Amino acid sequence: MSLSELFLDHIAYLQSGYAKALQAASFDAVVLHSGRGLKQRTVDDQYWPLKVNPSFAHWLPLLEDNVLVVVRPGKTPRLIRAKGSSFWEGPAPIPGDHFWSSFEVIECSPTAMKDYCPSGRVAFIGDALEAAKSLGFQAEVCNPASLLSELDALRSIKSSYEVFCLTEATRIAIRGHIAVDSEFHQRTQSEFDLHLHYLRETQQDSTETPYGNIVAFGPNAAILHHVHYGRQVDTNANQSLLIDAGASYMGYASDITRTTVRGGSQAAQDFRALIAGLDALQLQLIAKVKPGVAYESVHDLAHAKLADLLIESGLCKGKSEDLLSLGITRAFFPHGLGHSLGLQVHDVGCRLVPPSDKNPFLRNTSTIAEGQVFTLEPGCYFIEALLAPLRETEAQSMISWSTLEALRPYGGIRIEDNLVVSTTASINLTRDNWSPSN
Ligand SMILES: [Mn+2]
Repeated sequence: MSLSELFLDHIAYLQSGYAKALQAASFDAVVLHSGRGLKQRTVDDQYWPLKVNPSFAHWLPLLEDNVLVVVRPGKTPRLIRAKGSSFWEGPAPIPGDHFWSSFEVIECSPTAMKDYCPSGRVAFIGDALEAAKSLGFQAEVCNPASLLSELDALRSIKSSYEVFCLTEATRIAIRGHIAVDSEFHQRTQSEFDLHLHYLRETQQDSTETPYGNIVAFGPNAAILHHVHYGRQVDTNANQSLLIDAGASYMGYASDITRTTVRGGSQAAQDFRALIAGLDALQLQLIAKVKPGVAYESVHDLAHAKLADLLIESGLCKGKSEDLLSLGITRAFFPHGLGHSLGLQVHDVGCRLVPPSDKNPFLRNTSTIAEGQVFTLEPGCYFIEALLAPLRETEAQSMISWSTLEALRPYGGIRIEDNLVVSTTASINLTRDNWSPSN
């Protein structure tokens, strides 16, 4: 199917989903606002790059300021664009022409936009509450929780069009990852150089990536969100690289992490074996993904398997169940196994209930369902702030501190793929498309 055909199906999916959501929340219609440029500081005239509201982006990939989508059940959605008068900036490029024919398009002056909004019980969804006010919306119909929760649930199950966009976003990111891996193994560079190389290969500006790239050499990989890239060329023959970087396509995000190591020292070889172990562990977890399984149970299984890996690799000794009960695996792997992926890199709709107390950072507590798209990203890090307290507990004797010290210069490992849940299992968008010819 072409992008246009996929989009028609997507709009039909949204029309029926929105009709049900509006009925459930007792609204006749909803007006979705794209957003307004936000000033960085009141004392100057610099604006943050526009990030459109995700409910608006669910309908079309237009990156424009002050645009409305009006959704009324049973009627063609209406797209209302304000005719601009700014001569300072040109409009953002329009990413395709597959969506126009699905809308009744109205172009008018900003003050006339109000005239095209429906009457009755109408909700407003958007970040720019000033715009809501000028359109005549009362505060109680702006971003109503009852409607938002219905729309979040709709966003958690992706249409075929959305899966196509998420696949494209993944393919673009793969190009960058393969290029950076090759650079890292061919010549010494700085983290900053590799970050720029990734942007060039994926043809994205840093404001267009779905999140700030994480590009970390050695110990910096133990800083989970390392974004202050070193400018120094790293000439270390034995060195590791963790890169967590995605791409955007039609507003949809990919999110991929890879870890690699160069050099032939004993420690580099041991770290390479640990990467291979975590890679195999990740694939075993992915094999458990299918509709009906609780995502949190896969997260718990990740800890059980990590306990085994820590023992096999010589980092820990004793019994796996003791590593779990003493919280040792949580010191090595403190974050959640993954999160919903879509219009936001940490997408909505998959953490409707809180995780158990032992998994505070888990962002996916859903029962896995066909059409969900999420990441699966186990990690294993040497984070001093988490490991140091274990020296004071009975866990102390279960950790091989000398092995840990030898591996500590390599920081840590994360391996992250993007999955779409099928009828019986999952499709791995990352590994299935891993080719430099993307
Ligand atoms: Mn992620």
